[in-house]
Amino acid sequence: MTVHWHVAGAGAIGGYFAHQLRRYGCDVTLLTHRPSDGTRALTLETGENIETLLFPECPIGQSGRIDHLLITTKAFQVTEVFDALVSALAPDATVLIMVNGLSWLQSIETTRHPVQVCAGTTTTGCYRSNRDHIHRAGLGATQVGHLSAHKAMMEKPPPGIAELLRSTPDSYWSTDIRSILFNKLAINCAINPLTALYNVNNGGLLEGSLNDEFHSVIEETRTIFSALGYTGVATDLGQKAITVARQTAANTSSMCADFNARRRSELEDILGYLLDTLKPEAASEVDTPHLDQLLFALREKEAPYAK
Ligand code: KPL
Repeated sequence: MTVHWHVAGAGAIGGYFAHQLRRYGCDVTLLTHRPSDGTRALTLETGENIETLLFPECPIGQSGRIDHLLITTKAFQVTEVFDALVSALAPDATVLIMVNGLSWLQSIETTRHPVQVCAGTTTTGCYRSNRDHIHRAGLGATQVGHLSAHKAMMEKPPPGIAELLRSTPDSYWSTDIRSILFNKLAINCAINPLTALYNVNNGGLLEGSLNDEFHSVIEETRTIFSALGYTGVATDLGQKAITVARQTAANTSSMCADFNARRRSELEDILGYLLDTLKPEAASEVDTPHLDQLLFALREKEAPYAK
């Protein structure tokens, strides 16, 4: 039987996966909060190819039964989307959440639901030149794993995920997705807020006096992860954050782009989550003056358009 994925949040990344899945042979329906005439044409442009596909689109809440749900919204929309769709999910449905930031983790884990929840992250870089035109700027790796703590579930992909992994180049199943998500969170904490405050591309963090701030932010982020027991994340962060800043030097980080567009950013899902949710869980007291100041300054800057 054809695997049918529903995609909530068909922005750059959601649209990219929708394309991959359709080209692989899956059915794909886009879910939307906007008025829709029932279809949406999405163009995907890569270095080698440009293709437009027509997708069925339906309002969230009128989808009928969902067997496989990909959530690629902003992090602060995940819980709301999940709650709006949970009654439409088949009892053995698979949900895959691929967003920046982890503010949604606890609420999804504590909501009672029978479905299999996976999470993933990708380093493939996508952006949109208009609402329906996606550009794949760089091809990276995609990792997906089960959020369950049960070993048997962590070991093999639930229904639909194997097709998604096969549909997308450089995609892997991970038996320890949490470490990968925390690694990604740490990198986002080190790069995104500073770029948003100073309105610089990622490479700007490697230059002049900003580089000193970048190192202080990395150091404090490392200390929190170390106190939380994520030793691997803490040990690798310095090298990884610098490598990502170098490899994506010309990119505007997602948070910097949100600040520039004066729309709500994922500040609270990334740095707010680190300082307000994770840091208090640390086994020992951690002093983070640079991060505290950064969060304070960005909250002030975002206040006029955060809601
Ligand atoms: O994930 C990113 C983002 O912009 O959100 C990084 C890794 C910082 C790349 O720009």
